[in-house]
Formats: sequence, C-alpha cells, structure tokens
Amino acid sequence: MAESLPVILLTGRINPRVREGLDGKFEVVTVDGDLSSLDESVIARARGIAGFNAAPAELIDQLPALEIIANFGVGYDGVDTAAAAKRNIIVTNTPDVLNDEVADTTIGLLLGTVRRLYDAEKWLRDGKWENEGPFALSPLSLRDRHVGLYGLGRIGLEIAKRLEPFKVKISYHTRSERKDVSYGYYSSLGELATAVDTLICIVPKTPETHKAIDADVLKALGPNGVMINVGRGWSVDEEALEAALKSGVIAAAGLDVFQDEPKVPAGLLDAPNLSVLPHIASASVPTRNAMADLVVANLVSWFTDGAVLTPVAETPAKTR
Ligand code: A2R
Repeated sequence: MAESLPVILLTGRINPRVREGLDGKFEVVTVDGDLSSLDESVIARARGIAGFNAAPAELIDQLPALEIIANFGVGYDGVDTAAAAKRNIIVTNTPDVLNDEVADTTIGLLLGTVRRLYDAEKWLRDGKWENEGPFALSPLSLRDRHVGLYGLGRIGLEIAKRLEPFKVKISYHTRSERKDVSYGYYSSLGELATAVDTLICIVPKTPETHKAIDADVLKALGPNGVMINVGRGWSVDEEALEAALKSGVIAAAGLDVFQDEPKVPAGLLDAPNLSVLPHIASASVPTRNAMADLVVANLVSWFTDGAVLTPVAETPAKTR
C-alpha cells in the first residue's frame, strides 16, 4: 500500500528521471517553494529529500522524521550539512559519474577561449568570411602554455589527464599535496598563479575558496594569462575579473559558473576576450541520467539495505 512507503520530498527543479526512478518504491511528494502547501502528515512522515543543491537548515528543521538528503550534483554547498549532521541525517551527492563530462567541457571551454572559437563561428555565420575575408589570427594559443589547476580532486585529475596529450606543462594547488601524481605542486594559489599562465578553477564552494581568484591572483597570472572557471562562481571575484579583462591584466577568461546564477553582470559580459557558458559542464543527457540514477540508488540503498553509496565527508557512512 502506498501509505506504507517512505515519503520522499522532491524539492525544487530536479531531473525528471529522479522521479521516474523513485515512483513505485516511495511515496514521492513534490515541494514547490516552501512546505506550507503540504499536508501536516506528509511533513511529519517525510524521511528523505531528493534535491538540487537546496536543503537549508530551515527546511531540515521542519522535518522531524528526516533520515537522508540525496543531493543531485557533486557540489552540495546548498545543503546545510552541519544542520544535517547535528540530527544524524545522512547527506549523499553524485561524485565520479560526472567527472568525464565536466573534464571534457573544460577542455572545450579552454580551447574555445584561447582560440576564440565562438567569435570565429559567428564570423562565418554573419557572412564575414565571404564578404570581408579570413577571421583574424587568434593572439593566443595553447602551445607552450603552463596550466595550473586550482583543485586536483576527482574532476581536476580528469582535466589534468586530458591536458597531457596537449603537451602543456601541468601544475596544481590543493591544501594537501597528492602523492600519486607527478605534476608540479604549489602550496599556495598565489605561487601557482605566478608560475603558470593558465589557471583552471575546480575547487568546491567553501568559506576558504570565496573570491580566492582575486585581483592579486589575476595580476600574478599576467598579461598572457587565461583563467577558466568550472567549479563555482563563488571562487572568483567577478568585479576584479572584469577589471582585469578590460585593462589587459590578463588576456582572456572562460566561465561556466557565476556568482549569482543565472544572473551574469552586464559589465562582465562586456569584457573583451570572455567566453561564457550557462553552467553546462555536466549537462548532457547521458551524464545527467547517471547523476539521477545515483540519487535514486542512494535512496533505495538506504531504505532497503540501510547504507548509502556516496555519503559526503561531513556525514560519513553509517547504517540505519
Ligand atoms: O585541498 P585538498 O587537498 O582537499 O584538495 C581539494 C581541493 N580543495 C582546495 N584546494 C585549495 N584550497 C582549498 N581551500 C581547497 N578546498 C578544496 O579541491 C581537491 O583537490 C579538490 C576537490 O576535489 P573533490 O572533492 O574530489 O571534488 P570534485 O568531485 O573534483 O568536484 C569539485 C567541485 C564540486 O565541489 C563542485 O563545486 C564543482 O566541482 O562541480
């Protein structure tokens, strides 16, 4: 009987495949906005949340029976893990299944930025190739670049592996040096930015990474510098980036993520040599399907076997 199935709240916009995977196994209730539209008994019985990076303490605190928050996405900065941990609620995310897609997109964005691929395509489509002649040579090239990764975790490592055949030098900064790679390690972001001419940001959104790529880091990158962000907009000081692009402090930037998505400051969009994407790094049908399936698998595993597949570090694996 449907009444005996665990209640799962689907919060916010989430891939429809999550609902398809949960239907029949759970009593699935969609939450639009706040909980005020829900029946008291549903709120009292809700044992799980499936959501897209949005579970603040106010939501968690209203759900007395909550056991698990299954987040769609590897980044879970919108889930209050401290509030969850206090109540012994487990949080899961969707790591690894998106590594390849995000890494592929990063390489595309890097090449598109350096070689001005969007402008070149527009040149052709606007009829300028035929009427005005060849597109201008790109001032920048990937040749002989030294690429620094700010973050060398699951995704960062896949980006680095893809960079190897491009014959660029690769270095990185993380808080702890990895023993399993031979890339050059820098113990601070400033030192990395000084050493390299191309910086790729793939760190999570945490208090320490807030606006870490600031005016000083951009200056250190230098006038030949290229900055690519596929982590979180939070990690880049957008005003400093706009100024750096407009004054030639760096040469170009490519962004898939922004501070206040989906809003992008007009001043930033005005900057020359900026490539932008609407946060699509993992956004292919196969990869989003895999992420949806992992959300479902975590919930099913929790309620059938009493264990989850991919718990986040703040709420480590436990059994029911
Ligand atoms: O610092 P470490 O040794 O924990 O290395 C992690 C690095 N990281 C940082 N590096 C420098 N300063 C920090 N304050 C800092 N915090 C973290 O970022 C590690 O190399 C990397 C994160 O790797 P993973 O946890 O494996 O995350 P994954 O799956 O690569 O995804 C990265 C982010 C997500 O959190 C979303 O925001 C975005 O990509 O999609």
